Amino acid sequence: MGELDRPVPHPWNRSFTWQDHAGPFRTITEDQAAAFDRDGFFVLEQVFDADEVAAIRAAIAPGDAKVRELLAMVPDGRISVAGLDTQIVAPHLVCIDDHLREVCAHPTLVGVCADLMGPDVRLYWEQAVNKQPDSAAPVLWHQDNGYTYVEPQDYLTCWIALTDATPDNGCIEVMAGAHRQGTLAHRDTPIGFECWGDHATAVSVPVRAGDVVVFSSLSPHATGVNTTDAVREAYIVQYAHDGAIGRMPGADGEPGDPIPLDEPTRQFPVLVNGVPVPPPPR
Ligand SMILES: O=C(O)CCC(=O)C(=O)O
Repeated sequence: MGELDRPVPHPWNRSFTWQDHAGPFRTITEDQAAAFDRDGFFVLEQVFDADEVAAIRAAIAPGDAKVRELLAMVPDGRISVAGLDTQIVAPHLVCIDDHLREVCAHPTLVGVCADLMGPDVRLYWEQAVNKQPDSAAPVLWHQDNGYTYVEPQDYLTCWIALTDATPDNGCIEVMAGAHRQGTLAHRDTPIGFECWGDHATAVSVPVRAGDVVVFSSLSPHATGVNTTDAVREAYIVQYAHDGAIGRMPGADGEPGDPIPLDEPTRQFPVLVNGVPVPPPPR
C-alpha cells in the first residue's frame, strides 16, 4: 500500500496529540465546539449578508484579475493548484484592500479564534479561490498544513462562501475525524499537494453564500470540479497561533530553518491577550 492509500503521518509529525476544547465558548456553541473536536469542521450560517458578500466579491475582483494576467503568461496557464481553466487563486489580498483587512478582523471570525485558539492569534494567510465554470481539475485531498508545515500544526481555516457552493460546483468535502492524527504525508503533484482521502466516505459540505465553513488546518479536504456554467467563489482566511513558525524541507528532507509568520503587512494580530484588535493600516 502507498502512503496515500491510508492516513500515514507526515515524517515530521512524530508526537501530535489533538487537544479537545473545553470552553467556555463566547461565539460558537457547545455543539459546534464538539463537532470541531470530533469531525474537524462545522458551519457558521449567514455570517455575511448579501450586501457584505457583494462588497467582498468587489474587493477581490482586482486581485483575481491580476492573477489571471500572471497565469496567462505561464505554460498551460497553470501553476500548481491554480489555473486559468481550474481555479484562480489570489493570495495576500489584504496587502491591496482595506475592506478585506476588516473582513479578516470580523468579530465573528475573531470570536471563533478566541474560542478555538486564543488568546493570541494572527492572520496567517488569506486567498480568494474562484473555481472556473466547467473546471478542468479538482483541488486534491490535502490538509492546509500539508503545504507549508506550520508549528503548532493546528491552525484555523475560515472558508467564506461568496456564492452558493454545491456538490456540482465544487463545495468543500472533508474527511471527518482525520484531523486528530495531525499532519499527514503529502505528495506534490502538477495540480497541487495531495494526501490520503476518500470521496466515498467523505462528508460533503454544501453551503449558501455568506456561510463560513470553519475547519482545522489538519482536516483533509478537497473540492471537485465545477460542472456548472458559473464561477464558484470563496474567500479563505487562515489564523495561526501568535509565535507559530513555518518550515519548508531542506535538501535532505529534514525541516529547514523556522520561518517567522509575523510579516506585519499581512500577518497582523487579530487577538491579543484575548482581546480583538483592529487591523493595522496598510
Ligand atoms: O476553495 C476551494 O476550492 C479549495 C480551497 C482549498 O482547499 C484551500 O485553499 O486550501
